[in-house]
Amino acid sequence: MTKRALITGVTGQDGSYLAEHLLSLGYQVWGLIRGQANPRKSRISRLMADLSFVDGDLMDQGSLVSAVDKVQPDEVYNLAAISFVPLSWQQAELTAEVNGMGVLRVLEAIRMVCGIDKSRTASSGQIRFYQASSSEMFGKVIETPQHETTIFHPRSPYGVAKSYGHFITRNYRESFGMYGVSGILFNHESPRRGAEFVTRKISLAVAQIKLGLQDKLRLGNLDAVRDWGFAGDYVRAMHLMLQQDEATDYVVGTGRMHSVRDAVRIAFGAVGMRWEDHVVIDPRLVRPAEVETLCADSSRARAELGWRTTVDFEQLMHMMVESDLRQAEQEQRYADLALASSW
Ligand code: NDP
Ligand code: GDR
Repeated sequence: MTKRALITGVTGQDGSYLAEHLLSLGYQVWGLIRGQANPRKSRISRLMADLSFVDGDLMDQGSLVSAVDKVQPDEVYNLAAISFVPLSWQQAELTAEVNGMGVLRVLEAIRMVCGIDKSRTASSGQIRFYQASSSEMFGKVIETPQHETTIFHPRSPYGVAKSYGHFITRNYRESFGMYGVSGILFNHESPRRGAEFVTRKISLAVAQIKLGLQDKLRLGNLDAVRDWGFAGDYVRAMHLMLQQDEATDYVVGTGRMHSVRDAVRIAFGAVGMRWEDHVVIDPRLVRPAEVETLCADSSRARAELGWRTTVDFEQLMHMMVESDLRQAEQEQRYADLALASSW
């Protein structure tokens, strides 16, 4: 029988790759969409004909109950969030509401639609739930690499809110026997990454600088170290987590560390330029509390899910630069044509 999946955050980077992946597996895929006219539907424009949509917002419990009731999904992937870490200091309360309480609201919607009674323990519903947890929860790391039982010390309101989402998912699993898993995913990027995140900020700037449309790229902490992978690989792990007999949490990352400096070196190098000639350090971009270094120990995901990466960091940065360069060249051609036609 055709499986039905409901994805919150379908208009985001991961939502678009996950929707594609599930469609390729034969799923009927529903995306939760908020607001009236969502501009970011552009990311999934080529999938519009194959996707179904349902209205809802993580801030609104009733809308989530209606959405889950209407879709009657086999699997719910909760990817919706305020995902840009610096914004979480500016809008800490909203971040707590969406990234923390929002998870509780989705779990409650599932519990209600499945008819799981709170006075009973060890009951189980039919709907499987995936929570997008984050390596930001580790924050100030006490051991490297980080695995499923490494202690959390979040360093941003984003990381604190995600920690609540993580533990409430585990609590509903332990309290009500719900099938809920958290994927503790490390940074993953792609040509569809939001322009505010550092890898995409770099690839977009490299393309503009290569074409002579920009000269400088302003960045914050070049020494920050992350474990960066390709988003297309990570959505396969999300799906695999919901296909296991037992629900449990998984760390997902490459196990390789690179600094922001490595990212600029590779990205500028991809178009034959030196990063030192263009990068300017802007202290205003340094965070109030930084996560200095992250590195995943994904042994459990590799052993139990058979999960593997297909793209390494250098290939990833090249892929993003090439995509942004192609796009910028095309825009420049259109601009030239428009100019020529106005003569
Ligand atoms: P994006 O920022 O690209 O997408 C976020 C999505 O959340 C958008 O679809 C947005 O919808 C939606 N959203 C925001 N607020 C609400 C709300 N109140 N109600 C409903 N939807 C809402 O994030 P990514 O795709 O990169 O990340 C997906 C998830 O994974 C996030 O939860 C993120 O925190 C987490 N994560 C991401 C990692 C990464 O490296 N990418 C690593 C670890 C975790 P709209 O278009 O309407 O704004
Ligand atoms: P992160 O990703 O905060 O790890 O969260 P981001 O790309 O924003 O930052 C990575 C590191 O780069 C440093 N940095 C800069 N970052 C940005 N955005 N802009 C800059 O100019 C800049 N200069 C240096 C940052 O200080 C940081 O150390 C991402 C998000 O996708 C989260 O939602 C997710 O949970 C985590 O990854 C895992």
